[in-house]
Amino acid sequence: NSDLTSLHGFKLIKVLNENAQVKNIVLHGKFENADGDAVIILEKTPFSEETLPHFLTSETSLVKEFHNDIYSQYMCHPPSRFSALKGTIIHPATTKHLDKYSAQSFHFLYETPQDYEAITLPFIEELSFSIQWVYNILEKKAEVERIVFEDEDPVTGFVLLPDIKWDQKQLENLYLVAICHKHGIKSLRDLDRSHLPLLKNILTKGEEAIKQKYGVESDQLRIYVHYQPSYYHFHVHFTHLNYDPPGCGIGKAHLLQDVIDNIENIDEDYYRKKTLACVFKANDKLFKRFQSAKNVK
Ligand code: M7G
Repeated sequence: NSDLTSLHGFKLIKVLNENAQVKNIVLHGKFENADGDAVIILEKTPFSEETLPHFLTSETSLVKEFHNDIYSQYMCHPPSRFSALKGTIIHPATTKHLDKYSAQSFHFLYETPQDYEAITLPFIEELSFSIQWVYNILEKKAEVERIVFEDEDPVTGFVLLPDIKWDQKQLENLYLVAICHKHGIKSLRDLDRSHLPLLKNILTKGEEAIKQKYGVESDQLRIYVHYQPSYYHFHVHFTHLNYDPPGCGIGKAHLLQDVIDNIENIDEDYYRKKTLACVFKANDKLFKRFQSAKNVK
């Protein structure tokens, strides 16, 4: 789909989700003459001070909705080049993508180390999302020109680049992801003392690279890992503290600084021993495994 120049030929099957707060809509459909399902995420983009002056001209027409005393409301139609939407296309999309992007209720679950061994680990080995996109980044087969920083060390090195969720148009919703070069670290659960050099390297060099490139100080960054992640190759999220992206809350985000501290100062096997809270969507396949294993409804 990298060569698409329009959405001509996209046949909508279903609106999977829409969110008035983040102003996006997620569509399931198919492209004419192409096999497989597609997921399209359309999102209104944030304002930026840089482009604002272009809006504040006679080119922006106003259509009045109502007027009451000193209050009035208008629909504003800016020049079309400033009303672009961000579009993310996943094609061919698997049923896991359709589930991931569908509107569903959320549920909490507590994963003990025994649950991890018996339920989660076999699931990861059989069923998890393909991480080909991660290998493409590490092997310079995709997104090469988007790399912000790289440390090539095979053990402590990583690639830092903008997350697919960030259009890089404004710093307010800055979102980068650091992907470690080393293969085989599936998630938070695998981390122990031997990974401290990697974790500290990602933290300090990631902060430094973001400060250099974007001028955002490290105390304005939220630096964390997800548990459960969607993709089981270790990576770290860097997001702007002024912005609450999906998955930055409790039951999902673990601050990297806390992870380091827990391993270094509390117990080197902290994450092998800890019961970890996980937030799942109702349709999540791993959640369903837990339900049947624990024989709850
Ligand atoms: P996660 O915690 O495994 O899953 O994070 P989540 O999607 O449930 O948060 C993976 C991160 O990688 C997310 O923030 C994704 O937005 C991001 N991501 C996913 N893909 C498929 C890509 C991609 O192809 N390129 C880039 N740059 N980021 C991606």
